[in-house]
Amino acid sequence: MITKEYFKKLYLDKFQSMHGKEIAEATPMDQYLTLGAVIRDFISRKWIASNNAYAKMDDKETYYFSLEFLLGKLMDANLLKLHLKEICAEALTELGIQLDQIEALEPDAGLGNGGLGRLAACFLDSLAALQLPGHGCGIRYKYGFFEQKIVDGYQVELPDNWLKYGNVWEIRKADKAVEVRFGGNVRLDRVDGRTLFIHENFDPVLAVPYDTPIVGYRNNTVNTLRLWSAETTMKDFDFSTFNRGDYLNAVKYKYEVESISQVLYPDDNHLEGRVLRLKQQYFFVSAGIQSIVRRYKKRHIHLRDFHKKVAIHINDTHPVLAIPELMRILIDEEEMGWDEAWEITTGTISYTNHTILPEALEKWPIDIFQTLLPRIYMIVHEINERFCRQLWEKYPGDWNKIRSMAILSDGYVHMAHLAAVGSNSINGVAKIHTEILKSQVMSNFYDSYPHKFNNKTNGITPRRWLLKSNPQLSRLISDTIGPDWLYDSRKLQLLVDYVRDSAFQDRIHGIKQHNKALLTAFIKDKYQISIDPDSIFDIQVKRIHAYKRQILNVLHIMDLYNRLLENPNLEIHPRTFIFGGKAAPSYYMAKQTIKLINTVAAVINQDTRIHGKLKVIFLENYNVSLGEKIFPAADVSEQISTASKEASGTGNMKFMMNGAITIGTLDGANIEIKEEVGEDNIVIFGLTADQVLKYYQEGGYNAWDLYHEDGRLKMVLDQLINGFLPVGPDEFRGIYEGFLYHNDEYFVLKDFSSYVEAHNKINRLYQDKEKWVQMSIHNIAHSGKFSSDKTISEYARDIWNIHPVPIPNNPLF
Ligand code: 26W
Repeated sequence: MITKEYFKKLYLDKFQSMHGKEIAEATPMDQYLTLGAVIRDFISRKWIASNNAYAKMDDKETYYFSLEFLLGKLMDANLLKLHLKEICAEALTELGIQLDQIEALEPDAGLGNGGLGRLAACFLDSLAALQLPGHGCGIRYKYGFFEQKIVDGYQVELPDNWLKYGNVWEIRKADKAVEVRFGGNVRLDRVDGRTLFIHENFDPVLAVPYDTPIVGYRNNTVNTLRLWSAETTMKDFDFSTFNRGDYLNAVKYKYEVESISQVLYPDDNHLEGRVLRLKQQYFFVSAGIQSIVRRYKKRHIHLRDFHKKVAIHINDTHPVLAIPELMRILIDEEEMGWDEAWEITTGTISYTNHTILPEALEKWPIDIFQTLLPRIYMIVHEINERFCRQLWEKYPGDWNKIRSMAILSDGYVHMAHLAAVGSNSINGVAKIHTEILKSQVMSNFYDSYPHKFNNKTNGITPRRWLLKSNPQLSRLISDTIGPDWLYDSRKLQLLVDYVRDSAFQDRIHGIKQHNKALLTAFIKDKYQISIDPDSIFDIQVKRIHAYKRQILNVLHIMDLYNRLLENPNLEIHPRTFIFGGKAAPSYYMAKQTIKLINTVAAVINQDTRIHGKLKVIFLENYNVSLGEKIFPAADVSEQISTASKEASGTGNMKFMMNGAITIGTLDGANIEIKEEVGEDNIVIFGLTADQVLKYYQEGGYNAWDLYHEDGRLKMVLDQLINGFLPVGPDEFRGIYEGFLYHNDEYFVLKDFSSYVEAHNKINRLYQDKEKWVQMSIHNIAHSGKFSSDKTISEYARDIWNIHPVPIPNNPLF
């Protein structure tokens, strides 16, 4: 262990060498950058040791390809993992520096939209914690997910310039840059009886990697997240290649190249279909595969065993061009025959599906695809030909079936079909989701390749979502059952023995109240709104989307408000409803949902007639760091998607791990949460997935019937358009009409009454403090099943076939 004095010396030396001035003159940003550099030195030694160990061993490594990695802040997390947090805090205090104040200066690495991106970050954390050789590959966006401001109740988007002050964690590896080629044409040539495919007249783009260390939890493993940045190759950006004086075109060219890694698309579960997005996809996939192949070839002469040493996982279909790109390299550059190349490629690639929403399934117009990626298109075409021939043998004459499964059909390239055909494993992210894939969305593929399908229920890392975000609860757990739960989350189950222990209950309650007080202070400070820390904190934070049904939550709040106005003595425990989440900038209904929440909040929060029994807060700019403040303070977790639509959800797991009680539908991982905690420790309502799917298939639902039958429901719906809310008469007409004139696609009205009932049950349960705390303990105790460590060990065992590689301790530290 290093000492406080030693840490201080490291810090002061680093400060001087970096800033060349006295510590007394340090700005907070100087202090932050210095500490980052000190921590990086600790990490570097382990990083080198890990890379050496991986280079020496002859076992398999995994590469997790993802268009998104939503890491959040890294400083505190890295200090915890390196076991340096206490020493560092003490050393800095003696230098007059508050660790938490400088940590707050770190921008969130917000290179993701939501569930899929955060899952990738949790998976990297678990790979390193489990000492598994697994790395990430993605794009180093200059601008991450936009910053959300609320102006007059509406969402306004601002650019997220997260690299403004540099990034202390990344290392630019200019010597490892590779070239990625777009456009041009393919010329066929024949040499020695072989057909050569010569890609010419292409636009070259230089892909430059930036490596970020992914630190293991108190082991010596440091894996790598490699993010690619698009630049012009110097030789191609030689101004003389443009006509002399054609300065403007030269600048335009540079701008166009760099635009590839400029910004993260803020799409979530909805494809906008911009060609730049397809460029992004091929850009990082090609760069990633080239660098993996290059590394492989340092140790092996031939690529015939590539799939035995390399697993590439594609996070949804966004990186699916990994399949034709690997084929291209094997065939065109390594001169392999098609069949061998295909065996290696399919042996290498595995695929996770994260959504069944039809509008999220990626497809690209063939003409756009072919123009941008002519050689890749030829390979996709050949894969499709061969696949359709097999289908023809299996289903002779069944053109409808073949068309529904083809990779190229109706003028589009269907990315999920390519993923299914070109991979060795297809997994869903919760039991019900995998079942729906097998029985509905991909049932034809399931018939052809039953062996490829498997489930891997999502998970979250307990290091960030408990240890880092809820230090008091973490300490209590370690004091009660020992610290092993951090290595083996199933150990959390030992807490079940303390469910009836009143001293333990008191401490759990005390910690929840403490965390609620912190959030209360944050809200007061930021919004000048006072909330009651003894009220029930009922929270829905996630992307704003019709299928997630934030509006169902709002309609219930309006109903509760109406009931309070009708009967000021109504027996309810005071409630604080908290929302957070971003709407895609082009998603009108989602943006109107935000306006609705803020409008209802403004009405309710200023109404003194209800004696503060109800408050509604919309927290601006929900991101990883805000989540870390929110989950520990929640009493109730809102997981109310239309059954069948939420593939898994992972926010549900974060709330559970921090002791919140779920109110939810039988959707995604909620079902498995219920299985773990038992039905007494969760509040379930609403249609089941089978019922929803049956309505979609057979009809039989009429929203108007409910409107006419349920007076309370009619009242809140009418309030959307009758002047009850202080907005123009048509502000929320779109929402109203969606329910009544478009027959309530997401069954909000259908589930309304059972949702109200479920909330009444929550209210009753909360009256019994002891019972409530017991439920809370059950949730924490059973959350181990949702550790991403468990999920990742299953991926490692069932899909990737990779094994832990212990990294020797570096004697220097
Ligand atoms: C092409 C536009 C687009 C962008 C993002 C389509 C689809 C996506 C993601 C796959 C959407 C997403 O994040 N899905 C979420 O994935 C989580 C991790 O598996 C699940 O927990 C969520 O239920 C699922 O909605």
